[in-house]
Amino acid sequence: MRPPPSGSEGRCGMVAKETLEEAARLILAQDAEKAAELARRVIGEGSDPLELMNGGFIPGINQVGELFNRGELFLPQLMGAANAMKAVTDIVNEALAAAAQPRKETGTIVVATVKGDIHDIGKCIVVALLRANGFSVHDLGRDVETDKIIDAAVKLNADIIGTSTLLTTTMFRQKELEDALKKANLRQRFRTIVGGAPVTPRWAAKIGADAYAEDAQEGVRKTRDLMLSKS
Ligand code: B1M
Repeated sequence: MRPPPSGSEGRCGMVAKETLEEAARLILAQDAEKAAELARRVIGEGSDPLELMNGGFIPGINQVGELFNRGELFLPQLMGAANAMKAVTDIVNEALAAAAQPRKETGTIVVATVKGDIHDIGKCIVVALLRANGFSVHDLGRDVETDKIIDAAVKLNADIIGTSTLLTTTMFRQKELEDALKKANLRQRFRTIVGGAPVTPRWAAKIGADAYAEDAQEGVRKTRDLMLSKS
């Protein structure tokens, strides 16, 4: 079992199985309005926003991805479901910010979705949870050039660079970042963390990244570990 998510500690209401199923169904139905309504209601009742996200909305969007992959859904439906997902992610992220821990983590992190990739729902959840845990996060957005990521990290004197990629065709950008850091003699200055659906611990090790995180909660834990390894 996963440990309780940091950033939402203090919330103890469990989300009912039927509610989680309804959340997934609303993403599949591309119903942004009803999905947002459900998110507001469940969070308003004091339930854990991350449980709702991880147990309901994310399985919903994953099902959409599978149907799209099998040719049973097309791009307009994928976009409709993404739109619903974006709406609930904004609500969940807002709730995470409101439940932010008073404890301040030290550490400045630059985060981006790599060049060529416009997927940013997961990256935005990671950013929100890091912020909720007190990290100083500079979100450069999506489709970001490797050079721009490095420039920002240098300018902001960041401790960690985090990248997200959802496409197998853009994963190489995470290696490009490692190589560019080495070439510029900057590799020792930053810790790196990688994530995104096709990314694995094996990929992280292969390209020489310092850490891999499967989800936002693990992202926070690994970021903490990376900060400790710096001091
Ligand atoms: Co697209 N898409 N998409 N898509 N999309 C995938 C990724 C795909 C797997 C669907 C499929 O075919 N099954 C497939 C990629 C196949 C591949 O690469 N082999 C795909 C494709 C093909 C495409 C297009 C090419 C479709 C087309 O145009 N023909 C196109 C590409 C555009 C581009 O980027 N250049 C495209 C477009 C889109 C939309 C715009 C419609 C939309 C994105 C909207 C947006 O993000 N603003 C979209 C969506 C929604 C998806 C799926 C269905 C869902 C992604 C998502 O939001 N997941 C996706 C299928 C899937 O992944 N199952 C799919 C929920 C999110 C919470 O999870 O992002 O994994 P995730 O983030 C997690 C973890 O991975 C981790 O923590 C997060 C929270 O738990 N994590 C990190 C992520 N980043 C991290 C960073 C960290 C640490 C952890 O540290 C820094």
